[in-house]
Amino acid sequence: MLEHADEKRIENWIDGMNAFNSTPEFGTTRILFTEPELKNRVYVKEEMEKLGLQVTEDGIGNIFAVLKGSQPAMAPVWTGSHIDTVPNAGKFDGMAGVVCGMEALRLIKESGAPHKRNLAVVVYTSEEPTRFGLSCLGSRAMAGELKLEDAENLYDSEGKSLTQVLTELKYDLTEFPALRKQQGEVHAAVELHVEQNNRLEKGGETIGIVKKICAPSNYTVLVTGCQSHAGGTDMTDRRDAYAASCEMALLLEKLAKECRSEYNTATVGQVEVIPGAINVIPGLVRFSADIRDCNMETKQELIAAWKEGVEKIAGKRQVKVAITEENNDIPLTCDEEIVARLQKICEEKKLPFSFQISGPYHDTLFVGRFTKAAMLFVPSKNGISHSPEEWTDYAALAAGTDVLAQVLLELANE
Ligand code: HGY
Ligand code: MN
Ligand code: MN
Repeated sequence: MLEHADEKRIENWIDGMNAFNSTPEFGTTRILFTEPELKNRVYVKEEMEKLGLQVTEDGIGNIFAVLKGSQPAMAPVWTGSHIDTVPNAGKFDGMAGVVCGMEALRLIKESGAPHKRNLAVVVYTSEEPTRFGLSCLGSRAMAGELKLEDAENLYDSEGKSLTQVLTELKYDLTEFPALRKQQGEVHAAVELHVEQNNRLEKGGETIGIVKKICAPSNYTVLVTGCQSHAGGTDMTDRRDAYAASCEMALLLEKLAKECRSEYNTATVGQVEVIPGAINVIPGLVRFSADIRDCNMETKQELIAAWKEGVEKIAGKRQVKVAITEENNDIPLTCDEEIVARLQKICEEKKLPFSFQISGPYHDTLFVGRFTKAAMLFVPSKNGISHSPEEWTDYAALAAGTDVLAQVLLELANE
């Protein structure tokens, strides 16, 4: 029988991680391989070693902390999440899954409960797209969807490539091909994450059992019009790149609202207007499109309809448009057997739960390519995330940890 998770320990680890932050005046910012993130890596490895876990790191910085089982040759069971953030984030997105994974392994270790398979808590490198514009770098590489040549062509805002940064940090690029996990190398994976929505809170549930994880398709759209004088150019004589972009963004919003999917979203989060002067008609606009769906077919339908509409808008407004696809990821349906286990555990523990679809993507989206995988959510206060206002009660994190520890122990003995 496993003890109840220690709320104070969870809180101390969350706050311990939060000390490594480049914007303490406004939320939490911890960008891949910047000083705060590198220091957080050192901290989390030390804390994992204090638990008696065996800590290693792979060629892209995924960290593995292993609790040995009685039959270590069997494929292991994983949990874990990420420690990097979006700019001015909260302190739970990602960190909750790493910390609760550590606490779950501590509970199992201290209970002396036998388990055949090794258990590992994983810190996946760069789940957020903040530095290199592509999400889930560590888990994507494990899934074989980020090759060395892809990493060579990922650049940050200073023009540094991912491989340059890895080399500077003494990672061995020859290990890149070995990052890939084959089917069967991992037995199962379960990630705990804050919900980043208000459904659990509104429903009064403590646990969300994730049935599907939406996958993102990300595009960079370049609209080229005619830069000209804001006062001297007649309204009927303009090729305004920004006005055209707005029409394209509003079309995306309309199509997303009309989409027949069970759960989909579309967001324009970044817009660059050139030259960006108050009395100049923009000649160039670059904007991002983040399109998500839990179903690949309806996502592709939406993308095709949007691209067609964008071309029509460009023609009508006599601007040029170029759409570059950054990634077009496949959604994941979580493993039904693990979902059933999670439901049974919640029922046994009399924890109110509901089934959820995850609008946010997670590393589990890619881990699920090479092993059976599932996720559990704990409530986000007011559904807020990617914001300094992000909050989850430690009691909820402890309850989530209890469920996580139990399912990991069961999976490690099957
Ligand atoms: O954007 C997201 O879905 C999150 O940051 N993983
Ligand atoms: Mn996030
Ligand atoms: Mn996250």
